[in-house]
Amino acid sequence: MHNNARFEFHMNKAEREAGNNGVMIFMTKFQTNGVVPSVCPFDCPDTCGLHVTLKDGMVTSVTGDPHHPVTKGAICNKVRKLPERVHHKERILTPLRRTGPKGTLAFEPISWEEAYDELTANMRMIIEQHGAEAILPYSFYGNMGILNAEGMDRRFFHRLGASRLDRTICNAAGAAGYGYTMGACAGIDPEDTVHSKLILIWGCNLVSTNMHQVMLATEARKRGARIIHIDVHRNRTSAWADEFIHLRPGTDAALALGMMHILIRDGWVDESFVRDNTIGYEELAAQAERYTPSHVSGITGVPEEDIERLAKLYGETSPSFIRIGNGLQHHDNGGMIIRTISCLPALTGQWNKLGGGAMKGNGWYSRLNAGQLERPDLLPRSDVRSINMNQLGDALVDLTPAIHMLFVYNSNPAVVAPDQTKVREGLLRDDLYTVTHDLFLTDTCKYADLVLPATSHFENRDLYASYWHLYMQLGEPILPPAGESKSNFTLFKELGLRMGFEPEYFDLTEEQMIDIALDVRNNPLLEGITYEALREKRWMKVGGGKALSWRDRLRTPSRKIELYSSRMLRRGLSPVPEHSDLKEDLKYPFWLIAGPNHSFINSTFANQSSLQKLEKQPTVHMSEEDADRLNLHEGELVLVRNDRGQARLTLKIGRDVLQGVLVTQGLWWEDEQLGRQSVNSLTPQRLADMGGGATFFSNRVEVVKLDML
Ligand SMILES: Nc1nc2c(c(=O)[nH]1)N[C@H]1C(S)=C(S)[C@@H](COP(=O)(O)OP(=O)(O)OC[C@H]3O[C@@H](n4cnc5c(=O)[nH]c(N)nc54)[C@H](O)[C@@H]3O)O[C@H]1N2
Ligand SMILES: Nc1nc2c(c(=O)[nH]1)N[C@H]1C(S)=C(S)[C@@H](COP(=O)(O)OP(=O)(O)OC[C@H]3O[C@@H](n4cnc5c(=O)[nH]c(N)nc54)[C@H](O)[C@@H]3O)O[C@H]1N2
Ligand code: SF4
Ligand SMILES: [Mo]
Repeated sequence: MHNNARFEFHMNKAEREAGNNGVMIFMTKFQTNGVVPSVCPFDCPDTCGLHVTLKDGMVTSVTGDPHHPVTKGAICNKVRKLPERVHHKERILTPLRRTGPKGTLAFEPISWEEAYDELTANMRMIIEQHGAEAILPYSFYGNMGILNAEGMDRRFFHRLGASRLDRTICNAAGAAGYGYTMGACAGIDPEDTVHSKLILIWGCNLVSTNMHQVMLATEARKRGARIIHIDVHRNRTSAWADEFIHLRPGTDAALALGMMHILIRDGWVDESFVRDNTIGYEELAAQAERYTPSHVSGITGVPEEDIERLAKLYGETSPSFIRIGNGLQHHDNGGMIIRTISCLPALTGQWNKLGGGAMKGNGWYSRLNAGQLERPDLLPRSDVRSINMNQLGDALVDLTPAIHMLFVYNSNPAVVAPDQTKVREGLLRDDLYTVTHDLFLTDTCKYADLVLPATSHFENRDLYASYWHLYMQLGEPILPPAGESKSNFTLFKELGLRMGFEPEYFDLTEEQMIDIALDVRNNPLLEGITYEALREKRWMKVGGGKALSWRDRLRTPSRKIELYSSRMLRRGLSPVPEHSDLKEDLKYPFWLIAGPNHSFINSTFANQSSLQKLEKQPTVHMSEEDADRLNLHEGELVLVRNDRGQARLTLKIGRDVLQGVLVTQGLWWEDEQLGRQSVNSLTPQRLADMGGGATFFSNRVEVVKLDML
């Protein structure tokens, strides 16, 4: 069992000290040597249990906690490099005020007192002149801890009456699409996937982005499972899988419909399951009829015999599991793609089988009491405007009434948001006051008027829920805050009190907020999970570890799996699955898939030299045929461009992409000396078909030799 004694936390000896503004701060003594447990806070499905080795108050190594029931002591190489990140010489240690032109990284250190005075004075002035909706928060999950990602911050901006941010950049289209079929964002428990006999890894770069699913699938393989990877890029995951299906971008709904065509044609459908548990089978069958193997092969580029073989294997093998990735929904038709794939398990009755079914994300299991945590009821009006975070460029440049204050935390929009040229044009506006709260001077900080230092998660107390496994975890602070850094929780609590907001909403401790989040009235699966219990046990499985019937999480209006969806029809979408073409103008010759890489998490870690070295440089992968035609050679620097922008990338030539498709990986920071631009200068702000999702991968470009310019 876990030895909690190693985690000596001296809260009872805590010295209370009155900070400025009368806010009470706990001064905590920290264990300086030995091994202490922690949790990985990054935006990654695995949410690993960690062991942190301390020597003289410094983190010297980070490894996996071998006792964790799912992550079992294995962690990725990125997080092994956390000592370098946490104690990095470039960490921001004091508030900074801009002294030079925007975009130039010219700052002077100031005190928190000055920073708070300047910030609150600006907020009041902007509210008086333009109204609170002129203020826009911009955040995502740089730190997935609940208190630091969706707690005090949300309360603060709600109470302020700021424009709301629609947080759509990651999985909005896919979550909506899966929801139309299955009702809730919940699939099978990944621990059950060891029982699967066929595993389809669909549009997911598992080896890089969900390594513990690789471990579970490898165990399933030992027990006889076959693993098939379906992707536009032959990557690390394809190398590990038993088989690879290479298809054209945005054509997955056609492939899934082609599989359905064959399942129905060849009698692989579990009729009694379909009759008892689904609605709309007839309509779906009529649609699938049109997706003959030859038609589907024409759309997807997958040879007919491979479609036949894949469908037969899926029809014959039980239990089968589909791990649906995030990448394939970053397309114009991404919602419908996920909606379509998530119909497949119903046809062969997989949901009734241990290890059978699908999973896009499992956030539903551990949903917290968001209403009480975030307090949207504090909004002054119900019609406060909402801005889609994928359209930050338009919001900063074109929106009326204009945004005059942008408050960025847990995110690096100058690298991760689409259509960078426009985002940066907006960030350069003189009449925009930008605040960033981060650990490092990111590209976004370059445009900030005020930079605030953030703690690392080792310096915070927080509650962690995975969007893949089913364990809730608690992380306690194991280091004092670096320099004068403050957590998001503390920052927004103190700002709320300085703005004169009600102490009953803001003068709360982290422990109180954790208890509010874990309110079982909102989610009975949290029964028994409390702050105290988590302190004792460190992780607890939702639902008390009891297996849940898949029907319990079937939250569609009909309480059936909706192969036909009236809700979609009402929203102007096709009620049955369909393939539609990507929307980008075809005037440029290539599709560019600009996804994440192995060694960074989005743009996090991209400033760490050890990880940069592993990734070498930003590259673009091209097929041999295209390279020959364009007379381009391996290792050459090329310019990839379209009407939105351009990026210089090093060419990799091979069989890993189809003709007409390019792949680049990694959200590298800009480097003026190297002439490096964010690949998001090429990507569109256009929204996906569902959920206001992003379309990073539905992107046309051309490639030019640099010496031809
Ligand atoms: N190492 C690492 N891990 C990460 C992250 C990271 O940046 N680096 N980011 C984290 C985050 S925020 C997320 S959301 C997840 C994302 O992790 P994943 O779910 O794996 O998503 P992506 O890596 O974006 O894309 C997955 C795959 O989709 C493929 N793809 C693109 N278009 C299509 C298509 O049309 N059809 C098909 N079939 N495949 C397509 C890409 O080639 C890629 O291999 O990973 C998390 N974990
Ligand atoms: N081209 C392209 N663009 C993409 C994607 C893609 O695949 N291709 N993926 C998209 C996806 S899926 C996602 S999820 C987004 C992710 O976009 P972001 O959420 O912006 O992710 P990061 O780039 O990791 O930036 C997180 C920032 O938060 C900071 N941070 C970490 N902890 C804390 C903290 O406790 N407090 C504060 N204040 N800051 C902290 C980190 O230092 C880092 O600078 O990117 C999207 N952008
Ligand atoms: S980034 Fe993912 S795999 Fe790596 S330690 Fe964190 S949760 Fe685990
Ligand atoms: Mo994401």
